[in-house]
Amino acid sequence: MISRDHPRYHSLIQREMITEAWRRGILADSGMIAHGRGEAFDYLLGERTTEPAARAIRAAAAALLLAENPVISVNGNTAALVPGAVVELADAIGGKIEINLFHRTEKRVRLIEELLLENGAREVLGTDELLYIDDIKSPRATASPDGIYSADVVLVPLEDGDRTEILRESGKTVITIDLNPLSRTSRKASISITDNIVRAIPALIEAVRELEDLSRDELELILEEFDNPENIRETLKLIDLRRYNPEL
Ligand code: PTJ
Repeated sequence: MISRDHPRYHSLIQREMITEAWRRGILADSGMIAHGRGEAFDYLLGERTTEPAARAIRAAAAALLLAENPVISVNGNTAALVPGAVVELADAIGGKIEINLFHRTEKRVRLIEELLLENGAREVLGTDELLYIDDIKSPRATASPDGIYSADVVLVPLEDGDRTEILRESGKTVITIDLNPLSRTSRKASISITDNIVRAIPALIEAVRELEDLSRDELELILEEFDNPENIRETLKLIDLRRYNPEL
């Protein structure tokens, strides 16, 4: 039992969720390593949603509300940390949920599907019939016909650079959540949210609720005003400034 007073309470709870998901077979072995990398960046960012991240979240909410067929891609780490929030976000945007695994096994797909259904998902895509996006025959380039394959906006948390590139090249708006502002995914995505997924998805739900009554023109304006490379530069600047003032 971890005491709430422990200075690293949130971080320790996340570690527990990650190790528990690994024990249950939901998380890939390398999911633990990926989480550790994320933790290091979270530490540098001050373990809170920074101002640039909040702006990216607002732009992402606008893109999701404007989408015709928005899809949320779920991997092992996402399922381990925020299964309920993913379902809530899908409901808020009228979007679909699709399982997409880098280390894909049928067993993991079934376990993640069960977890999402337990958390209230009505439908989970990516479990059987899959098509290849473009001609790249990697497991990561697969997508379900009604989901990512035909989506116009895709939210891909903790993604790898290749797939982000494939999705962008096929004309989709790609939103990513990745604590590493220098990753290829962050640099290739249309909107990169440099924040921990445990904070970013609840913040996205809140932003969607805040913006849902705006007109299409107003939402488009939010998107036009957002500049992804500039947002990443601001995040990197913030990490640097925290050397002198960790309170920033
Ligand atoms: O479940 P699978 O089989 O699809 O595999 C998932 C992992 C994450 C293992 C796989 O996609 C992978 O190896 O990813 P990478 O290339 O390690 O990238 C993961 C990125 O997510 C890194 O840049 C981490 O900094 C970042 N990250 C880790 N934990 C979090 C995070 N970003 C946001 N929130 C986190 N909690």
